[in-house]
Amino acid sequence: MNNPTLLSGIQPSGKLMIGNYLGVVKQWVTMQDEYNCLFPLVDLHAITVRQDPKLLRQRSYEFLSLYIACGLNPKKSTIFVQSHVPQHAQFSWILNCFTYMGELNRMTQFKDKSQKHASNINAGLYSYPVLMAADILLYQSDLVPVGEDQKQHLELCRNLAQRLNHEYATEEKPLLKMPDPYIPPKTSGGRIMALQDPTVKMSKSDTNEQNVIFLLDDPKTIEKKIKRCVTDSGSEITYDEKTKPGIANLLTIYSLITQQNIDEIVQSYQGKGYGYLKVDLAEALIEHLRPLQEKQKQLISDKAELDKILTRGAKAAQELAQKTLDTIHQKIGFI
Ligand code: ATP
Ligand code: LTN
Repeated sequence: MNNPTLLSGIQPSGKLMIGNYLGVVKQWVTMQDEYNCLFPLVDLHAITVRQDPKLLRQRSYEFLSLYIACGLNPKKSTIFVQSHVPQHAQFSWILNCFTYMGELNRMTQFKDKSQKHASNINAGLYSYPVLMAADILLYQSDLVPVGEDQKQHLELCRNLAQRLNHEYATEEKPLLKMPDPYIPPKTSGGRIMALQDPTVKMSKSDTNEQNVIFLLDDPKTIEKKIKRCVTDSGSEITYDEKTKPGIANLLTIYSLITQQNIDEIVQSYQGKGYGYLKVDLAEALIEHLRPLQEKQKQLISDKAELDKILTRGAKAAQELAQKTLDTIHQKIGFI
């Protein structure tokens, strides 16, 4: 039980897609044995953008079943729903009182999402990164694997930990652990790009589904999406993010799925056009996802078992979270 703690969350704000999978979920699976892992489904974060209640409920189960199908083991790792653990919202309020508006004004995700949801720029969207810091700090997390887009949020989280520690921690009684981000390099999945526009990241809530391969896409859909995806001028297959971002993205995905290195792949396509790479990539994706999809289908049919996993997860998470919250309350002066 002396393993370090790892925490990472995904919002059930859409269907799980290969950016989430290659960027984080696959990393989690390999880290399960060395860390005490916590994987919240961050539904409180998801509602910073309006969600259809029925879909949100359905997706939360879909996420859980996919997590397990991808290889997360609920006996080893604590998988839970964020809203089942009220300590997240409680701690988030406290952290809000230690966060400066200037800090939140700088957050690029807030700026992006405000543009996308101009008619609903709510206070939750603004303080989203504070809730994320609460998720992480409540469990005294050592490591937080995330995609590159979350780097800025992790920096804020570390600043908040330092601010509270500076104010309240003593040598005999440390308060909050300083978490380290783990961001895979781009060629290891840290930033999978949108299929129709390789200059922006793939995102599960993208309104254009042609940009995204979802883990539960059927073979025909995968084939079509890959076939139609935007490539670059020229016809030679080389890895160059600047001049050939579309091909670079396809090569990255292919390399991660087949576990071949990018140079080898490039070598094997010498003299062949983009079409060949697309056909092979589509096939590799379909075959990679097939067993995962079959497993997910079985798991989702047993809601009672999924509920049991979530109940166990919430209980374990609450116990840990309350310990940190008790200390914080005491330090702040709550009676
Ligand atoms: P939304 O579209 O609803 O904002 P999202 O698809 O961007 O969602 P999140 O739930 O915000 O996904 O992110 C979950 C995790 O997946 C985060 O660690 C994030 O960094 C990572 N992630 C998201 N998109 C990508 C991507 N394109 N490439 C690599 N990692 C990603
Ligand atoms: N903000 C993250 C999701 C998230 C998260 C977390 C990630 C919420 N809480 C805690 C790591 C740790 C995102 O990807 N949009």
